Amino acid sequence: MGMKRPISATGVALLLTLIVAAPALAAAPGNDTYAGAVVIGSLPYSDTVDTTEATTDADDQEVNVNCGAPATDASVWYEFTSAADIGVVIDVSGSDYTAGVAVVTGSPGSFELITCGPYAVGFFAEADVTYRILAFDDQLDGGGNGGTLEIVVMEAPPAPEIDVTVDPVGSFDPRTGSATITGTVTCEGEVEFAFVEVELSQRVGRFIIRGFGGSEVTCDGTTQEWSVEVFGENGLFKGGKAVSVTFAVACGTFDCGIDFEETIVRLRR
Ligand SMILES: [Ca+2]
Repeated sequence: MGMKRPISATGVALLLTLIVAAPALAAAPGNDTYAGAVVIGSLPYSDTVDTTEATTDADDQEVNVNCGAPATDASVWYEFTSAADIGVVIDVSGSDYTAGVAVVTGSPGSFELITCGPYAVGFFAEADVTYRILAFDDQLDGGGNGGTLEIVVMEAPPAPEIDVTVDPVGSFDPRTGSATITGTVTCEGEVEFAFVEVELSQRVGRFIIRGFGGSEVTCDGTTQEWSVEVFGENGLFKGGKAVSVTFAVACGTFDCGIDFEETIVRLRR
């Protein structure tokens, strides 16, 4: 993710002087239109473009029909064809204006939207399919036409890996009727968030008592113990067998690793 650096007042004054003094230096970038799309050869790819003279046109409007960005001003085009099936992340958040990205397949008149959004998008690129990338000023900052576009296109990091086990014996609290299920979890990778969630069900007489509980998990490659307290939504858990369905999920910026265990757990006091 790019970070916007604060600019000093003198910096702003200097910038203004440059803009006022040299308006004729800027020209529309060569990839202002679809026909001039820059071909991205290999990943990672990055480009810095002055888009202040870039324009928007009917092709942008067609792309935006199914995207719904507030604007597609100062847009520029790229295209990318992968030799293999890969996850791709496109990040324009380092630009000095609020930039958005749309990804389509097809050509003008037959565009199909794959994804779009502000700041950054991720999508699954199929081998040998050409993806057209439109980077634009979405006007979420309320004005201006483009600026310095910073676009980074990279292969998505692999999904985090997560592995969960569930202990065969759990406990229950006869006062509150809650059950506590435990186990271990091992999780690694570039992770934004990770958790274990337990759905517990137990036959008590003619009824099936059910409840859910969850806990956050730390992903540092080591095996850790987890413990989740589950309250029955329609009654109290008691001693004896219960069915535990446990999901462990670890998500990176692009996709998630998931593990799942369905086990019989004996609840004891
Ligand atoms: Ca354009």
